[in-house]
Amino acid sequence: MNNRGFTLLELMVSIAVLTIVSGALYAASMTLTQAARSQEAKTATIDHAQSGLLLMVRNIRQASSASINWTALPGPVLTYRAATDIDGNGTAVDIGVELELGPVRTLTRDVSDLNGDGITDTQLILVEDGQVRVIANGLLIDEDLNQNDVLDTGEDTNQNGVLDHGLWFRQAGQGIRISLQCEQATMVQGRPVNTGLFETVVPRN
Ligand SMILES: [Ca+2]
Ligand SMILES: [Ca+2]
Ligand SMILES: [Ca+2]
Ligand SMILES: [Ca+2]
Repeated sequence: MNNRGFTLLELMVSIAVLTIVSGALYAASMTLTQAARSQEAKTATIDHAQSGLLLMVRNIRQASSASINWTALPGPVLTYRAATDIDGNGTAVDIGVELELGPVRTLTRDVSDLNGDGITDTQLILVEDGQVRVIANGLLIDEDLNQNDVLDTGEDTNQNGVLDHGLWFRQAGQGIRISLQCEQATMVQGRPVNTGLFETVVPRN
């Protein structure tokens, strides 16, 4: 009696159990894959924003405080001149001990595509003497339509309850508070991954 093998019912039950188990395993592996992808995209976005922020910090540390256009702050554009050794005596001062300054540098969005790569508002560039250097890509769009640094009705495009500038410079004592927000083109669960970083830099005297 015991050697009759599986009945049809037993076989069907086994198949049903197998189907449920493999379905659950598949769902679990999909969740893991999505979590890994999301983590990867987040890390890439943070890395990108961090390297952009670091470039700005290094640059602004070389800025002569007196050359900064403080009246334009708070705002999305920073202009200044960096201390540079113009007469070649090994330091950024001349024989009269005056600070030597290079051309005007501008940190801004590449609104008019100065480097001709087709990327405009979402690109952060450093312009010096006609030379354009890309600092970061994927800048969040500035929600502050009327540029009053206040969240007004209809400006919270991403509906997170705060005013997001993407790129913003404000005075903080002797220094400049930089706010940089980047987002990754990769969509995770239907939304782009974004990150926001802040840093205060004190320019040289
Ligand atoms: Ca010099
Ligand atoms: Ca461009
Ligand atoms: Ca506003
Ligand atoms: Ca917002």
